[in-house]
Amino acid sequence: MFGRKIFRYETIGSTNQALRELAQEGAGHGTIVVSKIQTKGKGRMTRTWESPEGGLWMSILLETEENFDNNKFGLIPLMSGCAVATAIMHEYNIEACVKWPNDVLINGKKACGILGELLNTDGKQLAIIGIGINVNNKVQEGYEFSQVSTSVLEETGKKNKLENLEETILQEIKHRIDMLAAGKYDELLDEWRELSGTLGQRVIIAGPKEMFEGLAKDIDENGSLIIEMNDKSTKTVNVGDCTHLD
Ligand code: BT5
Repeated sequence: MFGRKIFRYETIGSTNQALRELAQEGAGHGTIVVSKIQTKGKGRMTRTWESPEGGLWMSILLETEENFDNNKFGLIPLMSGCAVATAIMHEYNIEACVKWPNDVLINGKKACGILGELLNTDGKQLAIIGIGINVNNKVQEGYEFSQVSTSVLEETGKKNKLENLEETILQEIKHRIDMLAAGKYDELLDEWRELSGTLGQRVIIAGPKEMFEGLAKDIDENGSLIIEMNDKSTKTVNVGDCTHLD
């Protein structure tokens, strides 16, 4: 059952890695790992995620239906971003938006990163949703990414209980996992469009093969970003980094 089994740690390498191991040992849908500190927090593409005490570092196991369309995997980080942005706005009464593909921004700066990973065990298709949120930790000084990142503390000046945010996120995620399972893709995509800080912006895309600039026009049915180039042609990007220029 979703959220019934929560493994809590003081310190761990990576909650995604720990949940992967639990899944390989048979942990089921909705199993959760939370740690106060991560020593080997993972970003995408072998990057590091700084995870000192004060942030919310958690991973959620999701078992997709047998007939799940794998093209829809791209919706998982997107809908998780919507869950986090909604939870942040609800808990702290501040504005938050989603940035393609996997960030949540407060005042234009990255407060949360999401790492979605797929896993196959015993013929079951599983996804791990890793969520890292800077809450009571400070990130605006001392890191190479300080200029473009922030935390709830740095935006509100207040320390907050992690438990309340955790609970709200779990409710928001559960709601969207149910929508995904029910095939309500259009609703999930529309919510992302509404909460998006990316659409309508001029952006630089750094993909695995090329880098280019354009206007972020929309997302397609699988959550890929559609970029309008200067000559009005479009490119669709499913993996890569996106920098807002406006
Ligand atoms: C992400 O990757 O944004 C995904 C981060 C996912 C972290 C969670 S924490 C719980 C779970 N367990 C894990 O091991 N991971 C997940 P990406 O888009 O590749 O961004 C990574 C980049 O963000 C790094 O290269 C840094 O530049 C920057 N960064 C690292 N730590 C940060 C932090 N705490 N806050 C803001 N930016 C950070």
